[in-house]
Amino acid sequence: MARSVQTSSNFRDALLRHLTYTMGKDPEHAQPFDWRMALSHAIRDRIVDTWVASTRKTYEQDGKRVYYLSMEFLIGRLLEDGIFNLEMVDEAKEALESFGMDMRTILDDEPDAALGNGGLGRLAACFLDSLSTIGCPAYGYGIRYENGLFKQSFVDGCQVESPETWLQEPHPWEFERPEVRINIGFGGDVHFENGKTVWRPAEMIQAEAFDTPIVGWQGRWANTLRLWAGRAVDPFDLDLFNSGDFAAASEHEALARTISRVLYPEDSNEAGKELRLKQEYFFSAASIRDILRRFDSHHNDLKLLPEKIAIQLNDTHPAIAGPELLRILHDERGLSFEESLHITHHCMNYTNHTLLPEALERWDERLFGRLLPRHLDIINRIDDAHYKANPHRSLSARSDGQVKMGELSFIMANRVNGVSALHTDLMKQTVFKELNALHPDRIVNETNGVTPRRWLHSCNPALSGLITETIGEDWIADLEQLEKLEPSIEDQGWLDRFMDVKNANKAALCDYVAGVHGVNLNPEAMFDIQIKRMHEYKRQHLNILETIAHWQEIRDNPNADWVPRVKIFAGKAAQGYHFAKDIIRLINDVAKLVNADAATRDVLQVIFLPNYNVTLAERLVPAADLSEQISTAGKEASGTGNMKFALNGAPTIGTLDGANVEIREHVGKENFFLFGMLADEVMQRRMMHDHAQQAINADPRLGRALEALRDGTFSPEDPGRYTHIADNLTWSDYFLVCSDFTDYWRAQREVDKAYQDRKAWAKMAALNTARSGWFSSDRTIHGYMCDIWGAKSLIP
Ligand code: F58
Repeated sequence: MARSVQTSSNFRDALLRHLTYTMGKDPEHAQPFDWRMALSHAIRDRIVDTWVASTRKTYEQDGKRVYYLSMEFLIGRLLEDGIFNLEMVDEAKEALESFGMDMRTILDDEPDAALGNGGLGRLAACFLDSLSTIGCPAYGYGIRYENGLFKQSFVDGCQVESPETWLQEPHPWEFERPEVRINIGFGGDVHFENGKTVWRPAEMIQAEAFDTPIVGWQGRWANTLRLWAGRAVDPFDLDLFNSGDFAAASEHEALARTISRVLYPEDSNEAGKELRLKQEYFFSAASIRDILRRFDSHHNDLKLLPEKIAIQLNDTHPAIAGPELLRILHDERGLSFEESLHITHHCMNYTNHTLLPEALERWDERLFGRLLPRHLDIINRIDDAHYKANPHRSLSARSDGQVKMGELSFIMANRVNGVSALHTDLMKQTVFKELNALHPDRIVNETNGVTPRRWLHSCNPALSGLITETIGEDWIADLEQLEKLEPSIEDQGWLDRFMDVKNANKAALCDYVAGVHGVNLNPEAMFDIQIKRMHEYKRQHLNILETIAHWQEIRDNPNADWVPRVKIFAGKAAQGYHFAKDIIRLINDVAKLVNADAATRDVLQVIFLPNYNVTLAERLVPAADLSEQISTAGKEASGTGNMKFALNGAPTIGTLDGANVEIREHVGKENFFLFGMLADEVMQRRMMHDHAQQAINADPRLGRALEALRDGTFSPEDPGRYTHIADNLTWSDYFLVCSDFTDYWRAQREVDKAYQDRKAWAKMAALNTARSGWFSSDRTIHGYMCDIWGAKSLIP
């Protein structure tokens, strides 16, 4: 596809034109916000050229379209991403500088689009980037949350949540589509009329589309992210208004809008549960209508659907899309139930992201039946049909008064995939054991990946520059070319440059932390980083316990040759997850004491950076020396942070869990610090009733660290504050922190030793980069296209 040729001067003109006519500002008086909007519009114009051409081509070629349905798209900032993908860094910079503006200041003015919790949402965003880079015609469908994931701050070390308001300022990347409004029904009842089943919903909410173009590398292709916003069917009641009840007059609109109001990470109360189920149906149903409308505009035989579309369910959150498609085909389009089921089955695929039983969605069938009465009937019929075809099965998508979305998704889907080799195996052995036995070809593995455009090229420009200088720039869209770096790793001069880049990134992080948080980190120390959602299975508490034990050891012997470390944490805890919030507070309390300790502060610092998001990750990943991936084996489905760190030259300390297994295979076992029990050992160990006490008795360091939690060392003003954490670890310890502690300690000391030999460390770090090419989301998407969707690239 032809790219528009830009010279600096006509890009400068475009920028000025937008500043003047879009923003209505004179350069003299424009604020960074105005410049950011002007620059975003100027970049967006270039993206739109590609977008229109891509859409046209998709219609012309009538290729298979992929629909990625996801409750979350954690896309972060878009301006820098657009500039890098269009290779307009220099033009944009020059144009801004010609007006006396600094590009960094302008880029940093953009808020993060925090439309996700963690890895699942970020994966969806990496996939959009890869789909556009590859030129696979695709649409992301999700919800346009007015408030994304909450903002996190700390008061006395405790997490405090406040609303995230990314849409308070105009969002320059989206196009509102008031002409695309779809009515979505809830509740009501089901009738049988003239031989047909008719659902009469009691409530209607309109879904309005907002489109964001997603451009791929070098602007060769752009797909659409379509997010739905809730609107009232009758937004305003004039009679009520005229009668003086102004609040009631707008009540419909306010209620309808709550459906796309917040992304919430938990659903611990009834009202929250109902709203979440409504959100799931709202966006799934709007997306299915939209998909069918697009199909109908060029085809008239519904049998062709599986040939023309593939729908991917990102976890079970959009699982109701299956029964919805079936309902429309059968109730509204008049196909037989069997044929509707057959078509639906061949369009749907499901990705599982967790084996944790509490995370597999189940709905109380009374709630489900009240909101979606017709869908409950249809789920029963799907279950019956499955039972008829597989009479020996002992399971059902509906049992014990619950609708089980995992089972439903499995039964509906043509392909079910796990997100790492280990996770896929465990899926077959555990949650989907019986279903896998009935359908042995259904489960496939697609190990996750990350986009190299954002997670190396743009977040780490100095390393990207060194790589391009060494092997050319083709690696950006073909990451496995990084292996061509290996010969250079033998060259000490090159390795020194590699480490210069790392050190410069660390210095930049130090400046940022000093500027924003007023803490001076030691740039000479090893930067040891754990950043991810807070969860017991991810074991941030294992990390902080080891830190405490290490601090105690340094105090015992302050003059020994300690390897200086900075322990960096970041991550949000779900609002109602009190134990995870207590771990945050503990880390903050440990930081307070340790950072003030004159005996240790030259060799140990601890910091918990607030409000973890994509932008913060983009600062931290390039500056890491060591990547902490220490989940209890068998619990982390894949991890994707692990890939970002390895790619940016940070070796992993980790368990054999999720994609760590494959990372270790790729980078080489000598370049990975392994510790901990294996997944099957974990299952065995848990059978021992006193596993934690045994571990504590065997390791005095662990006992002493736990004692420090109990005796109020870190909370002298409130000595009992952390007793429950120590008790939990001693008497229950479901995630086996104690049982893995001693081996984790050993691995950490191996890390210290390795870091002391800076030349050997540099080599290990560089080999991590050179051998991480396989973890590109381009590779993952090629896998989905080939094994699951049967979709093709339309870029010649
Ligand atoms: C993550 N899941 C997995 N869930 O934990 C991680 O191993 C994997 O790499 C990633 O998916 C991508 O496959 C995840 O992020 C959530 O955020 C849940 C969403 C629904 C509410 C509870 C958290």
